[in-house]
Amino acid sequence: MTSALAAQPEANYDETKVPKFLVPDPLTSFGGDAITDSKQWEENRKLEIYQFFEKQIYGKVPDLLDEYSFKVIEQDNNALGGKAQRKQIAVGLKKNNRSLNFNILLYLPTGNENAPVFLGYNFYGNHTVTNDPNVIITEAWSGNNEDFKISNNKATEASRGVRMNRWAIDKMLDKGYGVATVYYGEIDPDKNDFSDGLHSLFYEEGQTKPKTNEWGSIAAWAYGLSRAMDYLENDTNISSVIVFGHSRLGKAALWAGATDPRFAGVISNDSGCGGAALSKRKFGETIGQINTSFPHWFSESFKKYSNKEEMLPVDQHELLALIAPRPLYVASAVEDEWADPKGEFLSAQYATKVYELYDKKGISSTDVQEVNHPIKQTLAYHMRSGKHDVTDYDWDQYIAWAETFAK
Ligand code: GTR
Repeated sequence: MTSALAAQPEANYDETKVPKFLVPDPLTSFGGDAITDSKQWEENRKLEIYQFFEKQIYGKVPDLLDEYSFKVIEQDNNALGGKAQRKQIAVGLKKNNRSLNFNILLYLPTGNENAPVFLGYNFYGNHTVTNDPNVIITEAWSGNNEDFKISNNKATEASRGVRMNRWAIDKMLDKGYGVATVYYGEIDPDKNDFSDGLHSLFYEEGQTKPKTNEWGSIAAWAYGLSRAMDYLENDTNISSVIVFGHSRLGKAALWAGATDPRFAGVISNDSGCGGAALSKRKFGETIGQINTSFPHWFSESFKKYSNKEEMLPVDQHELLALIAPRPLYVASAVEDEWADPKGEFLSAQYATKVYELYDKKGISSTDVQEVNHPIKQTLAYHMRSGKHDVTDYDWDQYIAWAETFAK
């Protein structure tokens, strides 16, 4: 589609230039019917919203797998100085005689035989989230990054531990939580190329890319989280799984939460455009921008909304609403204007009426967005000071919030 690849208007950061728009009402059906209780929501409204996101935004998963397997390939019951049990699990997916493998790195807290676990993708390989020398280095294609010592699209020993700052593993273990992570490039390398990764397993003869309404990379990453869940839900030392993601991987975590009810909670850290932020505000990154810079992330059908946000019959608060009544935490950072912190806050606020159908609390119309002032309801929100990142502050909030439902 050439329109999506055309030069994009400059990003708007001026609140006075945000267009006036109608917020699609989660409690009024596309046909105009009022939804007044959770039964009506579940039976009709939720499905029509879900199907819209599935066909027009992230894209449909084309089919079922032929085979699925997992194998614990490494285990140490005395890892991280005795704090944890470490397991590395190889997951194999098969379709049409083609296969894809990915590794889950799992740490479970010593002394808690039934721990809740945070599950999230990492950007540069499992060995980057910790300096534990036993974590297997990914063989998959990696984006080059000088700071993280990744060149020739291949991770090496040099990048072990480079992303420890984003993973408060000690804090999680100390509080009795486990953590599971997967390198997202093992599911689908993050490049505009559909010849590799999960998509390619499902092609019919001669097919080279997903069909118009089928999945882009975000939906493939979400699907990968569910396949990790297939293993985790059968590990007898795990009580529940909270899916987590930052930025593009926060978009994937939200879609995973919406598509897979087994996730007991969902955390969106700075997910922005196509994640928690409202699209119709056109503040910071827009649909036109994202479809131009990352043409592979969404379904091809989403491109028709590039610079035409007003045509969308939904907005991203309705993605959040699909997760109700399960706990959901939306977080922003003040300096992360590209992700539109205000649009993320409003989105959480507008999704709250669906949580209220289940007598759950969220962000009320009188709540205000204040820096470093978390609102920890079932639908929670905070805006941290600082930049686009995942910090100890973020994890302190997520862990404290998880204490209210995960144990
Ligand atoms: C940006 C992209 C955002 C966000 C971010 C990230 O370049 O425009 O939507 O996903 O990358 O993943 O860090």
